[in-house]
Amino acid sequence: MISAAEALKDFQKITPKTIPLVEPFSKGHRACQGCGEVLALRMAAKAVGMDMIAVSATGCMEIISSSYQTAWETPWIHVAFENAAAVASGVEAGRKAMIRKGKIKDNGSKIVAFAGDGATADIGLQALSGALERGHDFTYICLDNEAYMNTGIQRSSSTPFGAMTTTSPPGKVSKGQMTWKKNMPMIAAAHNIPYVATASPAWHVDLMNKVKKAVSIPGPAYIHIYSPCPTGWRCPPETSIETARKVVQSKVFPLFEVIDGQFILTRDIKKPIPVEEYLKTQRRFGHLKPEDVAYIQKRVDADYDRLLKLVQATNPEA
Ligand SMILES: Cc1ncc(C[n+]2csc(CCOP(=O)(O)OP(=O)(O)O)c2C)c(N)n1
Ligand code: SF4
Repeated sequence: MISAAEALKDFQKITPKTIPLVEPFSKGHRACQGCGEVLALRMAAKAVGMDMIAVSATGCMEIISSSYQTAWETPWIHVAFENAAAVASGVEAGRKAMIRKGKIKDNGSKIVAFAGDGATADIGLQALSGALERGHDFTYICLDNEAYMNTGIQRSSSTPFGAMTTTSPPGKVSKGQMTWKKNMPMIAAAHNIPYVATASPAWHVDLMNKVKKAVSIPGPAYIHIYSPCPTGWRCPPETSIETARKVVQSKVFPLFEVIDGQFILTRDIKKPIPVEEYLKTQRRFGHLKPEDVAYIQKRVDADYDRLLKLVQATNPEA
């Protein structure tokens, strides 16, 4: 198998002028107003194009797109919460066998699994790890709205520290979510797969280029997309993109790629905004005290410094 760097040598970037006009994920869905997750999904689907075989785990994006009229304009398979990566592996292996036997022609279709953070970081993690380790040629996209939203806002291991959810309610003995967010991109990168990236819908061209890269590289690729959820985060619908921008500017969710093990910062935050700026428009953090915010700031800074060290260690010329 060729390396990711080799596969990307002649990569033609999407620019604001060349954004694909196709809509593999189209109208006819019933996402909430201002949903950042459906926006991220639409952008990702545009970057892949019409030759996509979509595998989608139970979650908001599956529920809102398949009620009475499907919003998917490409082949689409709904799978259970825990097995998006396993089914995507099966689709890939089946397609390979049929091409080998001459039953179908290779039309260059791209297999993409879409799953929420609950499906990815919790119940589907084992299937995902197996698929990455076996080296299937597919892209896995985690649409991270930081909780189990379609079942009523329960915490997941991707819920950030301090956030209020129905299963991490703040009160006399609790600050809300008590654990630090699981670092899924680093878990994916630890499988030594060719391509890992993080993305935010506030940088839509960057998001689309990362998805385009992921599907053009042979072997497994993983993209973690921050996906604002006004309903679960208790923030006004019109602030989704602003939130998706502030999370990066505050260093809470850094944008980076890992290509053949080399870490690349895709947005260097030289003048970060305080974490408080990011938290204050979301009512899920409304109960936090100044000392809690200071604790979050300290950990965010430490995590970002560690990422910079990884960039320097693996990419000394950067
Ligand atoms: C094995 C299993 N456990 C629990 C459920 C119930 N369930 C359906 S969707 C969901 C939460 C999905 O959360 P996430 O993957 O983060 O997607 P979101 O709805 O937030 O987009 C749960 C718990 C299920 N369908 N299957
Ligand atoms: S609950 Fe959140 S993620 Fe789900 S459709 Fe509504 S806004 Fe989008």
